[in-house]
Amino acid sequence: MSRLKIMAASVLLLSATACSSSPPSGQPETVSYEIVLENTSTMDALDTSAGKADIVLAPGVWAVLTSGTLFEAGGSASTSLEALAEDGNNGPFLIDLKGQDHIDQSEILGASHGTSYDDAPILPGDVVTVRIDALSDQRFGLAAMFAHSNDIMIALPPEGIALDRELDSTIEVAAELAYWDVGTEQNEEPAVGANQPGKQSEAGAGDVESGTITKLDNNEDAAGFAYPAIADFVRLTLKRVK
Ligand SMILES: [Ca+2]
Ligand SMILES: [Ca+2]
Repeated sequence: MSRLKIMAASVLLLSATACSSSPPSGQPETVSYEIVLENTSTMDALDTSAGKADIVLAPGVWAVLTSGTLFEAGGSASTSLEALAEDGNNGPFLIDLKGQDHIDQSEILGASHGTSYDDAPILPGDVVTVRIDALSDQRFGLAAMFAHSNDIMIALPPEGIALDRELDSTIEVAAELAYWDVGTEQNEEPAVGANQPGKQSEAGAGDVESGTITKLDNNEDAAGFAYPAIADFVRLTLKRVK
């Protein structure tokens, strides 16, 4: 049984016995959030050596964590995280998360049909939303491929962000997103490389890289390619609604 269900059952029991739905002091509350991710870029916002290109994201995978992390900084990427970061194919990673005890719940953010970049890229101006129900001591994690790359994703910190905000508060957390190179495919110039989604011959095409999951410094990868500042093209807000 999930912690949320256990909590819900506990609240019901308290209601029946003490006519109160408030959790005992010090216990986590049930909380609900509306989460909105917007690609705020305009068309042709990316300057490359081959001309201008749109900034596009793949749908993301979000998760509510009871502990631990969504991915392991410094570790080797699983084949499912590789698929998320190389091809915007989120299905395998979602299946992996659903089998992990420290992940209370997880789903796709940004695809009303299917789960992948090919199904539903998040284009300039697109807005995607999800509502989550969680506990106030849990954390929220998110990862999505930066689609004009070989194996770069944008993600919240691996341990997620806190969900113990004030009721009705809205927080903007784009500044907490960072680029991560998951270390499975050698990087080419963003939006120019032939082995990136939309251009590659098949999923997974590209030169193998035996690296680790590494956060980019100053929006620049180890090969020297620069990426646009995330807060310049993403708005990510969490509003606590319950
Ligand atoms: Ca790479
Ligand atoms: Ca590739």
